[in-house]
Amino acid sequence: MKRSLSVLILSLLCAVLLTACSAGASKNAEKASEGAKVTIRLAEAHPADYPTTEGDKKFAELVKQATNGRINVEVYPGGTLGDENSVVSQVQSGGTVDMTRVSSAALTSFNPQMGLFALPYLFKDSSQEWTFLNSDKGQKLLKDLQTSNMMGLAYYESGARSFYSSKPLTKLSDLKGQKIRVQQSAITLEMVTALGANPIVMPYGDVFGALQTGTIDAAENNAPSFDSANHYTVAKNYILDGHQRVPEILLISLAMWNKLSPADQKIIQDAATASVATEKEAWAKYEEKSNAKIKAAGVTITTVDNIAEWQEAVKPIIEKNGAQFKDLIDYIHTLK
Ligand code: BDP
Repeated sequence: MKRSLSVLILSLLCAVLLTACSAGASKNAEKASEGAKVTIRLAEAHPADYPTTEGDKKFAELVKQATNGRINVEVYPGGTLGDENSVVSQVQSGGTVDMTRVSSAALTSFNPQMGLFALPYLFKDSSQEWTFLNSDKGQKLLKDLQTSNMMGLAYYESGARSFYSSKPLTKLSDLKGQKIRVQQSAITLEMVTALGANPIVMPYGDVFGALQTGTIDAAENNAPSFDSANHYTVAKNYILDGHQRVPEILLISLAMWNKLSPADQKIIQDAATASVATEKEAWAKYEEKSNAKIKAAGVTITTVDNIAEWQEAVKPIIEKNGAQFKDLIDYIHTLK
């Protein structure tokens, strides 16, 4: 009797607690769904199934959940809102694109600090890169984009970039004289020149056609992009020198950011931070799939066993451009 009474009291207590909790939760959700509706247009250069797009979609879903649909993030994959440079200009000027997932390389002409990631062979591996990206110094780079009217919300994984060509490419000296498409980044242009090749700046979306027609011989990217943009069907030689690890950035215009209440800003920031895990997980799977696909398609894949030779060739570029990032580089070298 005594036992069943205490069970009853306990269950009653639980029920009261649960109701109080869920009332609190629904009150918060109610609060988050109050106010004007906001639509945020997010531009993505990659296709719908690409890892970064998976991250964008997770971000949109989390924002929707937290605001009961009051803030609606529309994700536009496949570069339908324009190439990266024009999209970033839109975001920066507070135009019709409010957000984008973009390569940090595309931000260097707007914010020189982003040039850090263009420095060749800066990070040892992904783990050292992420220790830096998650550090106060790495996060500060994101927030400092505000000086260029943009606000970095999170970094996404983008692996390492390596060269691929329609011409033979199994050693450093093969790069000599090759016309190589690069992203709009002064340091990358200098790096490619130092490696003996001729850099050509061109939007990502034009690379496939340019490889086909021979306007360019080569390009460079991570395996997921090499695969998803079909470059591997034309450029059959991939040399894994891993010259850069250029993180992706989830970016919002300062114009949109400043329109949001502090509570909404927190929802947006938290959703962006939480979406990183989804993107990284999708990245690992996609990268594995891409490597297998490239191999099966008969691409000649060369691993580099004398990376010191490549590093030596770009040393003057690091010395010249690295001075402005000295503190950050020294800090990175202390990280495991
Ligand atoms: C890919 C980035 C993409 C860039 C592209 C490029 O994810 O944002 O547009 O490289 O080379 O890795 O331009």
